[in-house]
Amino acid sequence: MNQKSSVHCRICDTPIEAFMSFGRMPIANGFLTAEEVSEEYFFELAPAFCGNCGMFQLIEQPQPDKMFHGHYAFYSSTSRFMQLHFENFANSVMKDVLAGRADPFVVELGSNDGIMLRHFNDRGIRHLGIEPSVNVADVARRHGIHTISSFFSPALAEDIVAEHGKADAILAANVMCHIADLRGIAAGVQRLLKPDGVLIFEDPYLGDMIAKTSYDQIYDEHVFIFSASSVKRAFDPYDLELADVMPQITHGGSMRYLLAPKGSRPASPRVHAQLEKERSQGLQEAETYLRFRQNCEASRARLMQTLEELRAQDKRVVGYGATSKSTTVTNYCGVTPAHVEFISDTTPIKQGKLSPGAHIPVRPYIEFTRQYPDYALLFAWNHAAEIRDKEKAFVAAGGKWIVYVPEVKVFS
Ligand code: DWN
Repeated sequence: MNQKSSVHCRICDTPIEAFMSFGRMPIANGFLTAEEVSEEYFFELAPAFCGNCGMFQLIEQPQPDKMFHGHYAFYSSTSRFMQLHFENFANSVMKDVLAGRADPFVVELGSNDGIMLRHFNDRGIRHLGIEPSVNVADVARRHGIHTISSFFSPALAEDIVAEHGKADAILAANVMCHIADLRGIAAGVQRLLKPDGVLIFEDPYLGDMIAKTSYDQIYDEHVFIFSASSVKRAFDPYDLELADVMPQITHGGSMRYLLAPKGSRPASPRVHAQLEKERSQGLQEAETYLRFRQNCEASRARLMQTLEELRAQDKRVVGYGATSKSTTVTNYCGVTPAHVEFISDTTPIKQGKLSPGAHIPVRPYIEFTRQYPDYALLFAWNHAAEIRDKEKAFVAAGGKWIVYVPEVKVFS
C-alpha cells in the first residue's frame, strides 16, 4: 500500500535505518468528518539520516495521491506575511535573474494558489505553474495564472519544452522536500532548464529544525528535510551545482538554494561558509540525531505535563492554527480533545472537520474570539509575530500563549 518501504537512501541507495519513530501517524492534512474516522489511513512516521550523502528523510511516505488531491487543505495565501514573502521572492528573481533577458519563461513547481506566480503574471512575464492539487490550482487559474494540474516528471518537462521552450528560472517553495522521487525531479529540471537558467527553491532547513527541536516539521509531506550539503550532493549527478544559499525566517527557519548548470555561474562564498557551518553544527554526525531524539522526547513530556496540569485545573485550552505540523505534535504527544477543546483556523475547508488522528474539532476563527479561552496552544508558531500582533485583545483579556518551539513555554 505504501510507497517504498525499503531501507535504502532515496538519493544514493546506501542502506539506512530510522533513528527514531514518531509512531502511527495519519495524513497531516487529512482533516476528516466523524463518518470518515473508521476509514482513516495511518502509516509509521520514522525519520532516518543517510551517513553517506547526508540526506534526512522518511523511511516511509504515503502515496502522493493520498496527500495531494482535489481537496488539499493548505492554501498558501492564508498568511499576510507569506504573501509579502513571495512577492519579495518573485521580485528578487525578476531583478537578479530575468532582467535583460528577452521574453523570459518561469516555471514554478507546486505553485499552490498562485501566491508567487501572480507577480510574474502581473508583469506580463511568461509563466507556468505545475500544481497537482486541483482545488488550489483552480484558485490560481481563476486569477489568470497559467497552471497545469499534474505531478512534475522528466516526461512532463519534455512536453513543456516542446510547447513553451526551455525555462530561464524554475522555482519551488516548500515543494521539493515533499517529493520522494527527487532524482526524477532533478532529471526533469535538467531537461527543462536553459544552459544559463537557474533552479531556485526553498524549504524548511535541517539546521534550524535540529537547533530548535522543531520536530513538527516532520510529517508525511516532508519526505526530506534539506541541508546545503545534502542538496549539493543530491543535484550533483544531474550537472546542477549549488551556487548560492540564502537563509529565510519563514516556517521557523528555511533555506533558499540556487542551483545552476555546472560552470554556468560562480558559486557564492556563502555556499562554502554554510557547508562549514553545517560541519561544525554536527549535521553529518549520527550522534546529532540521537540527541535530537532525546530532545523530542523531553519536549513531548514537558508539553503533556503542562496540558495535564491545565486540565486538572479545569482551564480552557484552544489550539491556534490547524497546521500540518500540529498533526505530528498531537499524535506523537497524545494531545486529545480532553486537553484541547478545539483548534481555531481561518481555512474554510478545515472548519467543521476533525484534526487527523487526534480528532480535535477544527472551528472557525470567530469561535476563538467569541469566548477567549484561558490558554491558546500556538500550533502555527511559525506565524507567531503576525498572530501575536493581531491577538492583543486575547492577551488583554487575560489569555496566555503556550508554545513548544524552541521549548515549552507559557507566556502572555
Ligand atoms: O510545506 C508546507 C508548508 C509550507 O505549509 C506544507 N506541506 C503545508 C503547510 O504546512 P502548515 O500547515 O504547517 O503551514 P502553516 O502556514 O503553518 O499553517 C498555518 C495554519 O494556520 C493554516 O491552516 C492557516 C492557519 N492560520 C490561522 O488560523 N490564523 C494562520 C494564520 C497566520 C492565522 O492568523
